[in-house]
Amino acid sequence: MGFALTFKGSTFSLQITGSGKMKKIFGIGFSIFMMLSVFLITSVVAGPVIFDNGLPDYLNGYASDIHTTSKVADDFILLEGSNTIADIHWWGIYGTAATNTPPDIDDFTIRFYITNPDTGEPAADYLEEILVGNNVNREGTGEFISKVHDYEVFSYWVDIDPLVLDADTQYWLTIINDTTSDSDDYWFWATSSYETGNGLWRYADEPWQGTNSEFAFQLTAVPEPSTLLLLGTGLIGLAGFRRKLRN
Ligand SMILES: [Ca+2]
Ligand SMILES: [Ca+2]
Ligand SMILES: [Ca+2]
Repeated sequence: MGFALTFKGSTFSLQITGSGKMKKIFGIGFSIFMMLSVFLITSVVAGPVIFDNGLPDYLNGYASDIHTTSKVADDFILLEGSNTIADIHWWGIYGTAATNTPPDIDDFTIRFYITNPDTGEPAADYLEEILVGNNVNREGTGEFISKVHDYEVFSYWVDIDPLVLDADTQYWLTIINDTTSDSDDYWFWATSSYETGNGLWRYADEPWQGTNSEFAFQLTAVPEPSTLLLLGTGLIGLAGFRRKLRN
């Protein structure tokens, strides 16, 4: 088995010499490489994570639902140059002690708050509100929190109009679902894999309470077009190469 790089017209081509079996093995390897390349592009399209508050720990969640009149807030700080949010990812479960029958429809509201310097808690009024409703990507993770029932943990993500925030500044994120129409379940924001944290929970307009937990969410940036173009060009080249391999 060998490789020969030739230059013909305006294009380079790579020719493989050797037995059919070797070519087949190389072809399979190449297909895997192509699949990985496509995956890489998908990752770039989603945008790089600019704040990572951890993945779910599959242990707990706090109700953040109009139906329970309660909400969860967690904080984040963005770095200079990575302070534009284009995409929000989070995790949660549905249930009560009696049931676990997730509704088909979600009605999420996402809000951003600055910090009240006097209390260190979210300011009274939000800075930005995003009425996501049911326009959210939702996917079962196949992983469960086992307390009373096996509550499946769902993953959610939504693209937003790019939101530019000040770098090196603390903000608070609230994610609230409204499952009022589903009488037997509430929505809970899943706790993250960080052991302790400063996530807050409040009932109605009562004072915020510390939870000693962090909540599972990630903020991602706008994809970088130059990186995309580079990868895209590479793929076109590879596609051409693959055609040559078949001939
Ligand atoms: Ca936090
Ligand atoms: Ca239900
Ligand atoms: Ca409900």
